[in-house]
Amino acid sequence: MSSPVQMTVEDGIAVIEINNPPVNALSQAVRQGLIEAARAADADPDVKAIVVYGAGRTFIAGADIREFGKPPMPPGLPEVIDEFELVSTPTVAALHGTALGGGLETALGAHYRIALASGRFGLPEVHLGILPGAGGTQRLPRVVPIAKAVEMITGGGMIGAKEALALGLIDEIAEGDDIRAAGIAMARRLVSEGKGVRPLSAEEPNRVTAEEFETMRSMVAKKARGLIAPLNCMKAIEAGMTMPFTEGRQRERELIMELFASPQSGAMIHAFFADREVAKVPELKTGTPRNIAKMGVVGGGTMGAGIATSALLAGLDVTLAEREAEAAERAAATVQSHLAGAVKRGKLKQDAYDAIMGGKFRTTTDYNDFADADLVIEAVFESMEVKKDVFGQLDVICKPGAILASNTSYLNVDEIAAMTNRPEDVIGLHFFSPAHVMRLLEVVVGDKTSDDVVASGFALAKTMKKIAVRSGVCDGFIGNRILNAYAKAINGAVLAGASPYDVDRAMQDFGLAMGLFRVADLAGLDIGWANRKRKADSRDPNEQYAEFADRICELGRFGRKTGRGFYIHDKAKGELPDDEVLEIIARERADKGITPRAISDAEVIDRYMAAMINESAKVVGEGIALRPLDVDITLLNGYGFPRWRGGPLHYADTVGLDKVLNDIKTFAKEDTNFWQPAPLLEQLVADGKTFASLNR
Ligand code: 3H9
Repeated sequence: MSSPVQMTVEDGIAVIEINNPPVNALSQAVRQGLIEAARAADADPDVKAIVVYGAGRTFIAGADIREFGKPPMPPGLPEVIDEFELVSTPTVAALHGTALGGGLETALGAHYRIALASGRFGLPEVHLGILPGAGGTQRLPRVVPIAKAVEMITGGGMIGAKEALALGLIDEIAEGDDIRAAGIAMARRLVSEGKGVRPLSAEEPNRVTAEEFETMRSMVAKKARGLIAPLNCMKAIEAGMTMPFTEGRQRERELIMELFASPQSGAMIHAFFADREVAKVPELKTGTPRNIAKMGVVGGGTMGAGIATSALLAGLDVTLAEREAEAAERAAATVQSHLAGAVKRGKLKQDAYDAIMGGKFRTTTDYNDFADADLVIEAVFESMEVKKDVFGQLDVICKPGAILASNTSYLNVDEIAAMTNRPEDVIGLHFFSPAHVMRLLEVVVGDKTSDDVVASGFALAKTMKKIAVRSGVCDGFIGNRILNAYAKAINGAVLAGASPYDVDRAMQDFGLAMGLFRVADLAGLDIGWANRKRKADSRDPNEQYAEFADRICELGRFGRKTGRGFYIHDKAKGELPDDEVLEIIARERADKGITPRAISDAEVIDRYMAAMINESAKVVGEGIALRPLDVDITLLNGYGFPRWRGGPLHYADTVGLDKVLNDIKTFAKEDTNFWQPAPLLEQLVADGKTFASLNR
């Protein structure tokens, strides 16, 4: 097999090309090829300088993540870069695309760096639960100030070529777009100017005082919320400032090995691949996406305006309909303010904004304006009657081949589709609020939805930079169905003795940005209340129904927007526990004959996770979600589940499915009706298998 690394000598310049599509990851073969090429170039007396660059769309995007967790295959990347840095002729890294992780570390092992203006650079290892372990924590602080190194290493973000040049991370921005030629030209210049080698390992690191570093560390610790990688990054950077290079590198090695040994990196690596696997659905093989350039949005509330914004940001032409002119104007103002915010944050160019306002976006009160739309999405009030009426009208107005989508979060998409003469063109596109911010999109596939329409849903998600998850039809689809289950379990914990504030603390300590009751207050308690009222008639009479949320709503307290909900929302003091809420709960316990007991944080989490995993297993077992990873991605991207725990079903595998099943059986002693083990979970336990085994 030929090596993915080739070296040619052109007039005294050794040109090393790395060609390992799609992103030139540093596989064993690349590492081996790189070190052999560097040795050969170094041994050749005709070679006066060396250039390394990547073939295809990018320089190196990092270590080969697929090799993680497998036995190490020498040569190791840190050793390769160390040796590459010590060759006797000047080396140039010629960068285009994204130089990330081990890719940027390789570039830092070169003596000079040149990049295309479009190049981007970063050390994203922290997003995989690890740290830059091939010298990145030692060499980067020898180029950029410590505060910038801390930001890049613990934040994992990318910077562009202009900033990299200003920081001295690259020496030059190349003209044009031929990075190979630009690298060679720079090498020739270095030779003619008599420039020598410039290994970063020989330079003094930038430093800050111990006090300044502690301030940075405490800020990083605050943001880390349970993730240990940023803290180890800080230890490695500190070692770089206080130890000689070789010792710092050794310390970096120990710290990355600690992270590899923790379940957090396994969880985040699972999430990295699951984010990409989730887009691989059967309909993409058989269906052809339809062209979607013009979009119609019915309803200009929070959801409709958010969807319209998101579509406009993706370059679509959008018509938004409201019933009354005044409501349409309000929606237009909301969209405009979202877009103005995007311009301010640099997410939308001023000329693109002007084009949108100059005609790419319009509002209307007449559905006839949807006649030439390629896709119309409805985001009206969550009522089957209202939705059926809208779809009946759209069916008459929209052109043949137009896709009719519903943003419903619970309702039956098949029933909605049945209102039209084209159920094959009907699909659920469930956005999450705020739709122009949240990345998750559930693509809900009805019985009759055609493969082309499913493929179109996924293509639209990609255009809108969303993560699409395929869901079958059921009440609440993947996400809200699972949310309902764990919310019931949490309510059970509250009736048993925990307070909403205990629950939120336990969930936040588990890694969630916000506990369930805080989120409810933020989203508005009225939405869930309306939904519970809708389902009241069909509720199982044996269900242990917790009423305290209804009691709070009956007082007109809908959370943050009304100043009171589970918490008192005080402008000056923030969120405060509410004794009246505790009284409402105490009254309900007394009415139900429950004697409250102390519930530990661990029990809160066991109940929360057992309910979430059990319902997730039902969702997978029934084929609503294609694979366990689809559930993980839904909870990670739409419900704030901590990424470093990998999603509920990855987490279930790490704690052991037999433990989860045992927990469910224990809780079932209190409420057999709710705690019914999922057949798939029982089957996996009986077979000694994991959820991961179903992802393949
Ligand atoms: C590291 O470097 C550790 C070192 O510090 C220390 C070591 C001791 N490896 O995202 P895309 C695959 S850690 C293997 O769809 P895009 C990806 O799975 C690494 N595979 O494309 C997908 O496969 P498939 C630090 C990788 O254009 C295909 O490539 N680096 C890797 O939207 C296309 O990917 C990172 O964390 C990899 N490193 O985005 C960077 N990267 O087609 C991770 C990608 O089978 N990568 N694949 O689904 C990225 O952020 C994006 O892939 C990138 C391109 C921005 C490069």
